[in-house]
Amino acid sequence: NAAPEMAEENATLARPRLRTGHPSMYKVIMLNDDYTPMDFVVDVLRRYFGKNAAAANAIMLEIHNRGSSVCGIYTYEVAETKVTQVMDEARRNQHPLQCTLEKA
Ligand code: TYC
Repeated sequence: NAAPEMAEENATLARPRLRTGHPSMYKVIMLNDDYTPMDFVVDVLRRYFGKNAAAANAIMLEIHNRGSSVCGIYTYEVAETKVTQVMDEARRNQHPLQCTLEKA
């Protein structure tokens, strides 16, 4: 039977991998649709992306006129959280607003 010290000899010690360089960044992109009210989009941009009224209006209009716009650029986990928050808020209010994430 195995000697007690075998377990220790075979053990792989967990060692955190050193992260070098910067984390990858992700764009949160909101898409246009024909039904979501403009003021709802402006509210979302202010609440979840920290935009003031003027910036939120400009981004909303860019989405409306060009089909989509970048709302912010974040690390993966933060970007994913923003997408979830926007999609949840849209669904709660029964708007078809779509939001996605794209590597920057
Ligand atoms: N196109 C919408 C309207 O005319 C407004 C809108 C803007 C919808 C931005 C979605 O991400 C969006 N009511």
